[in-house]
Formats: sequence, C-alpha cells, structure tokens
Amino acid sequence: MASIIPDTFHKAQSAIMGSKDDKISDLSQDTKQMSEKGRLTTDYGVKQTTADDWLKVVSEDKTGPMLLEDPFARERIHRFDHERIPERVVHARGTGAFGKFKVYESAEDVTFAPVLTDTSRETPVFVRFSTVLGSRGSADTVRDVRGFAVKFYTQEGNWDIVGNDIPVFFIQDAIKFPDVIHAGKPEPHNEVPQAQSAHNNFWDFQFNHTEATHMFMWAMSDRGIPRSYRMMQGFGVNTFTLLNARGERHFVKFIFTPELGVHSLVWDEALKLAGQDPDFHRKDLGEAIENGAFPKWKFGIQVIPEADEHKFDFDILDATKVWPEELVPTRYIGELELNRNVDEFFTQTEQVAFCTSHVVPGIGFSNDPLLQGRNFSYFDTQLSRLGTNWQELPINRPVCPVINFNRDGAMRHTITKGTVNYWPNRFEHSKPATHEEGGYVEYAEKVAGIKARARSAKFREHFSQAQLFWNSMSPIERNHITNALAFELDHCEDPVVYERMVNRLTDIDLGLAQAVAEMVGAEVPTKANRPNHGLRALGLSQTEFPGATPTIKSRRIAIIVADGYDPVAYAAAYGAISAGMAIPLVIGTKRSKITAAGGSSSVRPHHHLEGFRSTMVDALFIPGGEQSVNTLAKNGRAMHWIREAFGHLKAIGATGGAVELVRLAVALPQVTLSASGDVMESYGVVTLGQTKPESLGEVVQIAKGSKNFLEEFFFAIAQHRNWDRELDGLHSQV
Ligand code: HDE
Repeated sequence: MASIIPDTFHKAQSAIMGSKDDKISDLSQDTKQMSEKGRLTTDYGVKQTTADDWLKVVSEDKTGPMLLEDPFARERIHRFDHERIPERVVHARGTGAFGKFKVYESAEDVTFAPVLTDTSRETPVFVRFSTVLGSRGSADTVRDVRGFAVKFYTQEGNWDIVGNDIPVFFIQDAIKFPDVIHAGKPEPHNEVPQAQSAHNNFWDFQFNHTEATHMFMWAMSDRGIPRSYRMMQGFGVNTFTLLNARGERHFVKFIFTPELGVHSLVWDEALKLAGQDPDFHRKDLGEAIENGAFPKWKFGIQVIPEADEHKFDFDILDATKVWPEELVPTRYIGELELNRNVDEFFTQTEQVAFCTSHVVPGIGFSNDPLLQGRNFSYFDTQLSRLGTNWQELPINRPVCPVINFNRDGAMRHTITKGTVNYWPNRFEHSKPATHEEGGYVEYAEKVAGIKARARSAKFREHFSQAQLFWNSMSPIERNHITNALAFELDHCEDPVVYERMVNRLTDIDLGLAQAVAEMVGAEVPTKANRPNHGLRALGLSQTEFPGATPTIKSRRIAIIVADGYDPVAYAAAYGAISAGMAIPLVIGTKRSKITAAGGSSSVRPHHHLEGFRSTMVDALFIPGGEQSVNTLAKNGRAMHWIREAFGHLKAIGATGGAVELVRLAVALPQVTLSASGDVMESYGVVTLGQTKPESLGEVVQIAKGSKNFLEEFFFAIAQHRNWDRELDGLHSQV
C-alpha cells in the first residue's frame, strides 16, 4: 500500500523542532523572579509605601475611619476575594512535575507519530498525579484510584494521556460517569465522608452496577494505597488507535511501568499518614526530584491489528477489561523521566488542563464508549474551572505554533497581527495544512448501522476478569483485598449494602465472600453465584514488578539517636545512606544538639521523636551507645517507633547496644538477633551485636567489613517490606 504520509511530513516536522527544553524556555517568558531589589507595586505598577495600613482619617493618637478611596487597599482585598477557582470535579487533589519523554525503539511499524518513532527526540512533558474522590485539601494516602496524567509538548502539538494507576474503569459508557462519581464522593445529605470509598453509597452503586466489579477489586488491592507516585504504573485505560505510514490502523493501550517497582503502603500506615502527613505523596515526589533521584517509567504499548478486533472473548473497546499480557504482550519502547519541580503550584499544577481529545497525527481514537464521552468532558470542564482561552495559559500552550482564527473571548491575551480573521481569505493566511505539511490524518473508517442505545454482547460479561484478577494475586495481596473489603463494608451501616455486597463477592470467589462476610457480620454464603474459572494472567499482581535492581535510592531512612549515641556507627550509616542516594533522617529525643558518646561529636537532628513518625520513613537504623540506648529504652515514643516500623513490615537495623533495644521493643522469639560481632538478618531485622563494650575500631567494620552489615540492611530496605512477618502473623503481635 502506498504511504499516506509522504517523507516531507517528517522533514516539515524536523524543520520546526526546537531544543529539548522548549517548554521550560517557553514558560520563562511568563516567569517572574522575586528579589530584594524589587519594590512593592499595585497591579497597575505604581509603587506602594506600605502593605500594612489602610488610608484613614486619624486624629491625634486615635485611629479614625478608613477611607474607601484608598485604591491600594481596595485592590489588595478585591484580588484576595477572587483567588479561588473551582477545584476539579474529580481528581481535585494532586501534584505535578516536569520531565522528558524519549522513545528508544521506533514504533514506526504501527504509527507515523514522530513522538513515538523519532529516537533522536526528547519531548518535554508535564505530569500530574492525583487522587479521585477527595477535595483539593484532602489527604494523599487515602484508599483511592490515582490519576496519572501526562501532557507531551510535541512538535506536532500537545498530546495528553490522561490515565490512572489501575488499567480498568468502573463503567463502560461515559453516560454513567456522574453516577459513579456521585456515589463515591461524600454523601449529599451531610457531605460525609471525605476522600473515602468506605460508605453506603459507594458500595450500593458497586452492587447495583455490576460492570464495576472488576475495577473495585483493583481499588481494594494494594494499588489503591501506593507508597509513592513514583512507584505506581500508569495506564491510558481507554483503547486508542495508531495509524502508520501505510495507512494501517492498530488498536493500542498505553502503559507506564516504574523503574523503582510497584510498591504500596500497608493499610494501617496509610490511615495514620492521612493524619500525620496529609501531603506525604506530594512531598515524596518533590523531595526525590530535589535530590536528583529522578523518577523514571518505561513506556509501553499493547497493540492489536485492526483485523483482530473481534478475536478476543472480551470486547477490546470495553474499558472494564484488561488485555492480558499472554494475549497481547506489552512492548516497551520509551522512557519517561521527571526531573524538575514546578516553580508555582497554582499557575502550573492547578491550571494545567488535560484533554483526552488532544492527540497528534498518527494517534487517534477508537469507538470505546468511555473514551468518546471523555473526549467531550475534559474540554468542557476546563471552561467552568479555568474559563475560555484556557489553552493560552502558559502551562497549557503548545511549544509548536498555534495558528488559527479562534478569537476573542474573556481574557484573550495573544495579539494576532493581520487584517483577516476568517478562511478562506485573499491572503491565504492560516491556510489548512496538507498531509504533506503535517495535517492531522483522519482514518477513513467505514461505519454503517442503526442509531440505538446499545452495547455489544461482550460488554455484558462483568465477572470473568474480576476472577482473573483475584486468581492472579499473591497470598499476601489476597489477604489485603479481603481486609480492605472488610474495612470498607464495616463502614457501611446499612445491612442491605453489606449483605448484598457479600453476595456479589460470590460472583468472584466463595472463599473471599465467606471471609468478608465473617468479618462484617453478614450472612456467610455457602455457595458461589458462579464457579471461579481458575485462570490467572501475568502483570496483574504488583509483585511481578519488583524493580530492575533492588535499590535504596530515594528511600527515607531514620537514624534514631539520643545523647551518648555511638558516633562511628552513626557516621558510617549516615555516609552510606547518602552515598546510596537515599535520605538519612536523623530523629532525636529532641531537635536541639545531641552529643555522641565521648563528647567528640554531635548532631542536630532533622526531627524529634514526637514531631515525626515511623510511618513517614521506609526503614530505621539505631546505632548503639550505652547512654543513648538506655534513654531510648525508657522513652515510650522511641519504643513505639520500633514496634510500629516492625508492624508495618519495614527494615530495621541496629548495632551494639541497640540490638537489645530492638529485642525489648519487638519481643518476639521468632526474630533472631545478633548477640555477637556477627551480622544477622531475621525477618528484615538486621543486627550487629557486640560481646564486649563497644570499641570504635570494631564498629568501623560496618563501613568496610566483609559480611557487611550495611549491605544486608540495605538489601532488606530494597525489598520494600518484609512480607514474611505478615505471612507468619508477627506484624500484628507488636
Ligand atoms: Fe477523568 N475527568 N473522566 N478519568 N480524569 C477529569 O477533567 C471523566 C476517567 C482522569 O490531573 C475531569 O480536567 C469522564 C478514566 C484523570 O488534571 C473531567 C469519564 C480515567 C484526571 C473528567 C472519566 C480518568 C481526570 C475533571 C468517564 C483514567 C485528572 C477535571 C467517561 C484513564 C487530570 C478535568 C488532571 C479528570 C471526566 C473517566 C482519569 C470531569 C466523563 C477512565 C487522571 O473532565
């Protein structure tokens, strides 16, 4: 077949290509730097002598009435009064960062889009992560689906993948979106609960709307409580299409898989963090980028040739279904990296506007009924959130030229020179592009049918992949799903809701339904609504994405000290943690100076034990030092730190006298601790005891030694959590 995309297309594109950080230099035109040289002015540029006193009539020593004539004061109050814009109707809570995208293996067999074929290109991106249900000020670590929205500023225009960390959705047809969101958001009579799916209405809807079954299983899995935005996958969810130069069309799904592996919090930790550090994920992303530990994802595509559309026992346009890896393997072709924090939250993260309808030549839509509705919604919602001309906002404008006759409207700020604003015109200004010049190519799809409110028969099957998901989980993951369902249904007061939901679970797995029923006080079912087909699929369990090389990079490691701590163990650990690009956080009994044993050195801790919590770190290290250990042993909060970290399955390292401290805190005979100078690892607790009073020389081996304490400890941290503790039920005994 002859190419529909002539070579000149690519030439035309490279001619307009700029430098790789185009978006950042584009934004700099609108960026102001505050400095001590600048003087306070009004919005109209007049310098002001005070920001403190309204103009008044004052008599002697008394303060008199304020004058409405004061334009400076009025401007300040008026500007303040209008600072808020509506928050996003969903995904209101989020955070974003800049980065770059690079394709390392051309996908030219399936698309002519240079962003996916040109391996010499770096495309600037902005990514926003979010939760779905909570308001803008809600907590980061709640159980919810996470948004993963990517704006590629390509040379052919903006391309947005507005994805989630879960590959399927609750509904098949966009018309149901208001219902599923109303059911999940706070209830209408009292606006309770905030950012939670654990309530009557959410579960009432899940029961009544059976196509949600697959998705709620994902939301109840550990994917619903990620450890970090940097440790979750991103999925475009909807089925898009790719068009190649030969004019052939393929169906496609887009996937991002994190370099660091897919990892989650444990539920108790997520709950506590919601109160202890509601900005946990926001800070985590900013901190990693700040420290140069740039998060990275492999970018993959799953591709189905048009001719194979109907070869599957599910409809490939149904967003409640995954394309199992065994049938459609993911082909990883590129890399996404985030490497720059925003300069200002509102003008960048809050004002960024994503639209599924924003695609570039070579990428198109399918008849996925969810996607088609989304293509309307995103464009529309930006009007009530940002107003018309939102595309002109610095964060939203493309890096390539925008040339058209869209004009005027509130807050228009582009000034276009020229005497005509219509096409056709006598000057041929803003002439439509040919395909050779890079004009968007619409795929000539043959469509015939009757108008009807209907879906294909395969859309009516709602349980098979929910079973597939459940069957593909590891025992730990199943345990977590069971507990999550038990938690959620415990928050549903209406017996109709939890009784019926337990019944629904028998459509997935009888054992699951029985375990949940027992916990929530529902009638325990004795038979399944349908048999479990027993099939499993790859890539559903998050344990299958452990991360390429175990690493401590970007993990927060607390070093707990009191006066009299062992300075050599401390320094060795601190140095090695920093060298590994992890974050050492010194936690003291106080934040003022803490002096090491011998008095030769001291440290000012980053936080004190009351001010910070174990939930905010990935691992603990406690150096010995007799006085320090004795102080910590008498400090309930210190003991709680160790117990809680153990309960949350985190790696714990201790040397010298601190081994005894861990023994006291954990108090479980199953956990074997080192009693001598040998390094021991047991249930992710790594210890190096000592037979004789601590000698500095001996502990220096921590840094240099052969069976290296730090190596063992870091390996335990890199495993993310010690699941053996949970399998053996130890975590709940501390
Ligand atoms: Fe969205 N969604 N959505 N959604 N969505 C919005 O657009 C909508 C869906 C997703 O960081 C809104 O700009 C409909 C699936 C993300 O700014 C709104 C339907 C997926 C974000 C909207 C869906 C998503 C949004 C609200 C069903 C995963 C945050 C604010 C047909 C693939 C983007 C906004 C950001 C935001 C509508 C379903 C992901 C109202 C109608 C499926 C990540 O337009």
